Amino acid sequence: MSILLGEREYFKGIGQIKYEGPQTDNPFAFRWYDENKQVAGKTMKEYLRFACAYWHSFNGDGSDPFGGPTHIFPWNEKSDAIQRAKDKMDAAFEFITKMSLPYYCFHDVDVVDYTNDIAENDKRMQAMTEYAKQKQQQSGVKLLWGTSNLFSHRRYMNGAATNPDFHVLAHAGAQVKAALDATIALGGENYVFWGGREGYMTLLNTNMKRELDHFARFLHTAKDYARKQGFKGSFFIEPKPAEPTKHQYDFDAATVIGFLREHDLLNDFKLNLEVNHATLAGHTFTHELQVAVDAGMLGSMDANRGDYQNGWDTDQFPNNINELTEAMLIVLEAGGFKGGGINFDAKIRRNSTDPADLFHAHIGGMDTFARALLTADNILQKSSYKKLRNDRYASFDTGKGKEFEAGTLSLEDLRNYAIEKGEPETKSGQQEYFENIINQYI
Ligand code: XUL
Ligand code: CO
Repeated sequence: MSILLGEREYFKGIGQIKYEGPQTDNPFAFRWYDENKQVAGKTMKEYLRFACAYWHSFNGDGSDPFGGPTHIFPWNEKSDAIQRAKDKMDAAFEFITKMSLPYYCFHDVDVVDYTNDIAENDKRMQAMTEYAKQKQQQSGVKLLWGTSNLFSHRRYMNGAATNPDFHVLAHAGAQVKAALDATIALGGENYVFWGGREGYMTLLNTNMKRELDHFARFLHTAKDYARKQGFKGSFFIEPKPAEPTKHQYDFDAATVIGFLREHDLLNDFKLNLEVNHATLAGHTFTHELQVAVDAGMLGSMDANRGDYQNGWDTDQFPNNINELTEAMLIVLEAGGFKGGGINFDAKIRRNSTDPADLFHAHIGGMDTFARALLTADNILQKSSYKKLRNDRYASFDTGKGKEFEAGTLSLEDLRNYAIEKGEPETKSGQQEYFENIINQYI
């Protein structure tokens, strides 16, 4: 991949980020992410399938509930909406190609400003789809997924697909149609639904059953439309328990899998799991990954991290090697992502105001994942980790344990076995030993 510049260079003085190895002092180089290195039968690039999130990187202006923008972007200078969107896309593809990121992801409103006029929005999105198509062709960068922002506009304050007002739901439909059209035209490999306001603030004014039925009907309707247009990719639901609503319906992986099963959506939908959404749900990220993998539903990952001292969605860039090694153990054992990849749904801090900060953030995130992948692969190849875990279940591999797994033992059989064998011997769970294996290979 080579750098794709538009009419002007936005990240001046920073060239292509290359792999230089762990010994380098160059802050603008990868120490661990070597895109052509083979791991688990694929190159790192093919395994990790990194994506840049348009919204945080090119729209996120550093504002928070206590203050306005601190990131003043040069691509926002023009007054014409389409020109501004093209400038932003030039900056985005310059950054993405300098970083050697193979994919990007967007919400409709990240790409171009939306108005209250559906026809005008469709026209804008179509113009930008043509522009993005050229950019993708010139650079080789691909669209990992597209999505629709159904949570920022005031009309969605009571939800989009779960809004008690059908009129609002129809607007959500119009927006999803246009976002699907764009995703399909751009060869997008997946389409995401994150239900930011699909939930409630109080049950006093909410018919939860009806809202959930509407949500499922909406997903079926969107899926049927996309399939009719020839979309072959996966739909992903991205669980999150709360924020912005008090309670979101897509609470966590297990909840979403149950919902998809109940509403006959399991064949078309998988999960896009986000690290800090797991934390907010009171789970570890590995818990969420394992739940998805065990159901054959691990689609993709939104990579970031939260903050140990507060309880909101800080969307920081990932940097914890231990945690990601444990995550990559699960991904590796599952054989990788099902169509998805690793999207950096993460933002630089409000006071990270240098253009270079976006590079440091992505370099750090990519290196941490690469190192975690290598470490996890080593653990699986060289350590006793898997054997130790399997050995804990050895009593189910033969004899009565095996018969129990096969479903041929009765409750009376269990009682007879317990009497015959007497009190079981004490067996350690060896947690500290398992934890040490992780550190040994980092
Ligand atoms: C919000 C979030 C979203 C989704 C896409 O917490 O993660 O950005 O990833 O809508
Ligand atoms: Co996300």
